[in-house]
Amino acid sequence: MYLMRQSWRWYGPNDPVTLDNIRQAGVTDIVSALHHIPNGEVWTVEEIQKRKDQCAAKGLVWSVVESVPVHEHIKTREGRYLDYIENYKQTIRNLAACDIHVITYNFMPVLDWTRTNLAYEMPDGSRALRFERAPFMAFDLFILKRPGALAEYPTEEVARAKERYDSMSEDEKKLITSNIIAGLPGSEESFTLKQFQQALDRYKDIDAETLRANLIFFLQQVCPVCDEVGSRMVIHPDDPPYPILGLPRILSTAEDFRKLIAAVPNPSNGLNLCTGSFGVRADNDCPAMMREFGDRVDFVHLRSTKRDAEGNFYEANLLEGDVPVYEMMKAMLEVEQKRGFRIYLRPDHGHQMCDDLNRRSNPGYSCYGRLRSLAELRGLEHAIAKTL
Ligand code: DNO
Repeated sequence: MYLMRQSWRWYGPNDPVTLDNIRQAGVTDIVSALHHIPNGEVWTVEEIQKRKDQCAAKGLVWSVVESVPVHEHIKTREGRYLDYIENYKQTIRNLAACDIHVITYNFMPVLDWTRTNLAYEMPDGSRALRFERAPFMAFDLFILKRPGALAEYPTEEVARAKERYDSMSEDEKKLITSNIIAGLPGSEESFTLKQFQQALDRYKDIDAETLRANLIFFLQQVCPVCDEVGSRMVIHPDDPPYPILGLPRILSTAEDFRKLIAAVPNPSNGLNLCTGSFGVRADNDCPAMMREFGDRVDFVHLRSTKRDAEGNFYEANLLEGDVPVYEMMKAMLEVEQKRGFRIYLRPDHGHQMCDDLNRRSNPGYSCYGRLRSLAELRGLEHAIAKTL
């Protein structure tokens, strides 16, 4: 029987959730990245091996990278993009030399994932991550004052955002600004407001089709290297899965991934099926995507978001959100048996709960919250596996 490979994201030696903690979570595999290496530079075998050895010393295997960041020049296809692609290829080779073959990346312009509230209080007292449109728009329209933003939003929403902005204290304005531009963990980039606007401006002539062409170009360069060394690039979907800040988005739906594999059919062109990101859209059917793209899904982030009619969402308890987690796990298990492959799966974005509330941790990456999700995933898998 092929069961999930239980994994856990570790941000490296500075992560407040330690390898000793992770070991007690009972996972076998580590998902990590060399966050100290600037975007675009080669990850050397020596640096990769060092991280591998740290994990191995605790009986854990670093087997999935999340992420090798794609430099902005590659996304906009300007400046030193060809050099950065060559560096990326070398990093793929070096990772393979250290026996790491699953590489997560995303192609979201400027920002990686985005939330407005990192400590949204749930009725049970735990804290969740949340994305709310009104404060996000308040940031865009009245703090950043992005040129052209006003025309992009419906009038009644603008009024709601203005009301929200007027009710914010100075501290709240600072907090929402830093939540959006100071870089959530793993994003590797952080900006001042001025730098942020400049970064957005670089996309003024790049629409979705141009961005897609740039992604296809990038994959056409790196996938042959992956095929050669037996690795797979797994793209993480847009989070949230729709355009924000006037930026194009190209990996928000099943159709987006279909277009990508039609253009770059190499087996190494894979998907990181993040149910929390895709699940924000009611038109994304995650279990159906698992079945359709299963051959290319080596890595799954299983979490569940809860959306409302206005487009706000928060990270729900795993079994209580909009994502059909049972069907998803079932689809995953079926794909695994068919492929004869154990998919890497990690719990994602846990709540801050119990002792997490007294400790610092990376937003979404608390210890107890993720343990709770992992325990639920394990139970679910165990039960479903008995019926197969
Ligand atoms: C957020 C993460 C993302 C993800 C990247 C992959 O918690 O899921 O930051 O790592 O988008 O490149």
